[in-house]
Amino acid sequence: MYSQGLKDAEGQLEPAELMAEFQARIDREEKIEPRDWMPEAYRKTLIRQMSQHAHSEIVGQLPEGNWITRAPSLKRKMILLAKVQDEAGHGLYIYSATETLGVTRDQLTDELLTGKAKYSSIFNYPTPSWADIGAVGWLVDGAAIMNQVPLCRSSYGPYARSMIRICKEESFHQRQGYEIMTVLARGTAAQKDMAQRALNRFWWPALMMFGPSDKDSKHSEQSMKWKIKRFTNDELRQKFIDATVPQAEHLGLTIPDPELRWNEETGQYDHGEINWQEFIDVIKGNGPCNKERLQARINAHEEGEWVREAAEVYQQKQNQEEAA
Ligand code: BYC
Repeated sequence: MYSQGLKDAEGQLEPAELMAEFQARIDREEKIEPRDWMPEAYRKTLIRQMSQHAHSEIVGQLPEGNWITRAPSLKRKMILLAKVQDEAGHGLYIYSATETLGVTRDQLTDELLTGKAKYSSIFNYPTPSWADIGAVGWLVDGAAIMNQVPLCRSSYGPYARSMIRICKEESFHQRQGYEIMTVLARGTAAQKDMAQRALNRFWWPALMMFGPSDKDSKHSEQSMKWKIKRFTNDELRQKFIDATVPQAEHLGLTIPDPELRWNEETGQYDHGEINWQEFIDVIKGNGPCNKERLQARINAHEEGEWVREAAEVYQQKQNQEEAA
């Protein structure tokens, strides 16, 4: 009877019939909804992945926020402001979707601010020039789309639905980044050089966004079975490389990988080895901007205390009025 080997919150094995029916629903491509029975490990995996995703959207505002006051024109500033606001919205949708799994927003925020929860490694890199804003839009949002379009078909309904709008917005973000790169790459020699240097900075970190290689990815196998993930980390990374190399060629920029070459047999690009030690260092908190990013979120949380208090008082007043 209890043969599936997955444990619930109390450490009890989950009943085999329920597990089998759950897997059958997944295999029939039914969406799992918040009130449906689900294995505790499925719930935990979703909370982990979705909260990491939401935190990434929120922390992801920081590298680009750095350029809002220094955008080179009013038009660029308006576009960048809109993009950064979109990222805040994405964070909020995904936090709300995560709350349907029985955790509170306060718990999730606490995990981010105490360093217990991860967020995407990519946001621990600096954006020293305007071209980095182009590179972030083109590569970081480009990688995000590659990862997130399959998540629109994720088995958990609220996550899948939140991804639909997010992907539409990410698509605009990717285009605005590519357009910045296009203008710079077709500009003066100094502008083209600035674009190339930003590409050099962001290429390898963008590849790391897809997570460890499949052989080291501890969650992929189960997440694929549960159709939370539809492709493995390496599959998505390869799709991203294959889509992005021609875009770099179109810009006349060089991908900083001397081993990158088209492989006729596989119909894909072969690429050089990723520096996994760098990836591990960054996710352990030792990337170039980890401390600064976390401190910025802690400050924002503390400075926002009065807003949360005011919202609560307002809610209480409304409740009193309604009751009266
Ligand atoms: N950075 O077993 P694995 C955006 C962790 S925001 C940090 O393969 P999984 C945007 C992983 O959590 C983009 N940590 O895990 C916003 C796990 O550690 P734990 C964010 C990483 O979950 C603003 C361990 O490594 N997108 O688009 O099966 C501006 C082993 O990994 C990373 C998402 O979050 C990383 N790069 O696969 C612009 C998408 N990679 O939790 C853009 C949703 C891995 O056991 N998430 N780790 O301690 C996913 O698709 C999956 O969670 C991942 C990893 C592919 C990222």
